[in-house]
Amino acid sequence: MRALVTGITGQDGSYLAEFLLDKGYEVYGMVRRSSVENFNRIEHIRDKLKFVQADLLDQLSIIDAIKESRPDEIYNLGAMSFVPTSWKQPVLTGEFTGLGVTRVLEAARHMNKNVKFYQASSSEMFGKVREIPQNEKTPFYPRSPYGVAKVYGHYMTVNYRESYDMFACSGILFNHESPRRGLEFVTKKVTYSAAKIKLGLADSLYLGNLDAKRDWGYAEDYIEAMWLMLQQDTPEDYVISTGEAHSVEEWVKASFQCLDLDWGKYVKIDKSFIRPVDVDLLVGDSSKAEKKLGWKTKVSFNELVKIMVEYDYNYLKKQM
Ligand code: NAP
Ligand code: F7E
Repeated sequence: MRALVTGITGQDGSYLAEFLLDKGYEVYGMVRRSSVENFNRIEHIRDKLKFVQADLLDQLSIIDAIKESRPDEIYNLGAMSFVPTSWKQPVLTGEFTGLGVTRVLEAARHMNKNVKFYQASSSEMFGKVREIPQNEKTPFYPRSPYGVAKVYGHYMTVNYRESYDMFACSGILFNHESPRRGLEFVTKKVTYSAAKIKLGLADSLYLGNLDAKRDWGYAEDYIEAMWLMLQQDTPEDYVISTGEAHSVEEWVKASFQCLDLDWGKYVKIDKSFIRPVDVDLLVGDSSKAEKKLGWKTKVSFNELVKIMVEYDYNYLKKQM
């Protein structure tokens, strides 16, 4: 089996590449040209991967990437994925995160309509939630240019499935984290800063809205769900989540507690991290995935905090 993964240099792409290699896939990563190589998350497996240079903004380069890799499965994980940046660059976000999906679908349709396609949709599409918990039937109400772009990508995936009978699935994944999470996302920002404080490398941490609640799972668990969706007899969309919501404050408390630190002494609010509007509460209902895919989250909230805090602490200590 051959897979083409867009966004292979990202958090999810790196775990998915490992997972597919273990399953015996030939894995092609689509990477965009950069003046400085950005392979740190896949450095340990780079010799086993094949790379095709392309950009989600460039239709012909995607066609070439598919021509060269001749994939049985395409995982479209590439996107501008940081919500605050989507207000600063709404048009570019629409291009990468929204239209990029259509470019990959169009290329796939013209090159090989039988290819299986996975779209990385997001719980951000639920935004100002219409019901609690959110499932595959919950209406969308996105609250950021990122969320809006994801809704577009989601419906294009559904549309290509229904219009062209393509095996196209959309995984509506709730927040998932890991030691490989980008430093600007709140979970990693907190665990990394708490570790720095413990080691005497920092004395404070500035955050925005501590009341927002998220359904945080472990990225490695969630990767398996992507693959499972493409192994079914029929293409469908699935919500992937833990079913538990915790506030940012709870994440902060748990992270500092892991290092025997009193978070109240170090955490300060900086209004610049507060968004024009926030998503107050996300909590998913994955019973469909549980029933049809046999998928279930394995890592609990406290285990996830511990994995990330320990990783960051050990990493920073080694650098000293
Ligand atoms: P990430 O770490 O930010 O990785 C994003 C990837 O997209 C990177 O490899 C990046 O490449 C690539 N990319 C960005 N713009 C591109 C372009 N124009 N052409 C080609 N590649 C481009 O994101 P992640 O956390 O792994 O998430 C993977 C996907 O799942 C994203 O679509 C995200 O929106 C979605 N998602 C994530 C979560 C979550 O909680 N993590 C939840 C739901 C959905 P560079 O390295 O070159 O920047
Ligand atoms: O924010 C609050 C912030 O940036 C979580 C992406 O992977 O998941 C992610 O999007 C919450 C928000 O993730 C800070 O206001 C407080 O309420 O870690 P985040 P996100 O926006 O939920 C979804 C599912 C995706 O699809 C996205 O690609 O934390 N918060 N203080 C903060 N957030 C950040 N980043 N920084 C702070 O200082």
